[in-house]
Amino acid sequence: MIRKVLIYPALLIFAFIGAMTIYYLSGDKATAMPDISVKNTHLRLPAPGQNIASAYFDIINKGGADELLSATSVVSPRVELHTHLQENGMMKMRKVSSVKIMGEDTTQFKSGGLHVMLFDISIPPNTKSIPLTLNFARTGEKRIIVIIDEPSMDPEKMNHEMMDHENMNHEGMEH
Ligand SMILES: [Cu+2]
Repeated sequence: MIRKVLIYPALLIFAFIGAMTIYYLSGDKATAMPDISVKNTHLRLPAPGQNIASAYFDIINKGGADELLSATSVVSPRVELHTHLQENGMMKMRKVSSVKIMGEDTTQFKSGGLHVMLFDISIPPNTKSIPLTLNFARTGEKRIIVIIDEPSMDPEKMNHEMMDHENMNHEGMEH
């Protein structure tokens, strides 16, 4: 009887400490400020006859969670956040309203996945990079430089890239 009386309060105290630890850790992660840097930027220029370019980069976040709300650039009147989704066995592009940036994680914008789409892009010939402003919910505006991909000299690869652009055609997208 004495044992039982002692065990129950002890269990309650352990449960309380456990709950407080979980509460503290999760609360800390959610409220810690994001610490964002953007690396490995590159821009795929439009295929001949097109004026849509895709920007790719890694968002490295060493702090708390954030959210990418939009992007803008002086070289394009319309910049959108896009992702690729598998639909009926086909990869299709979709505009997304925002992209969640996890805390202490890297979010990759890459070919076949998330990307920033720049419509009606206008840049002088031989331009090496373009400015892009990323608007985060918590970090605010972050200005980055996106390096333009060197044109591929490999004919097979060029062909492939052109096909890729044809495929992306924004089928099923409502603009
Ligand atoms: Cu796209």
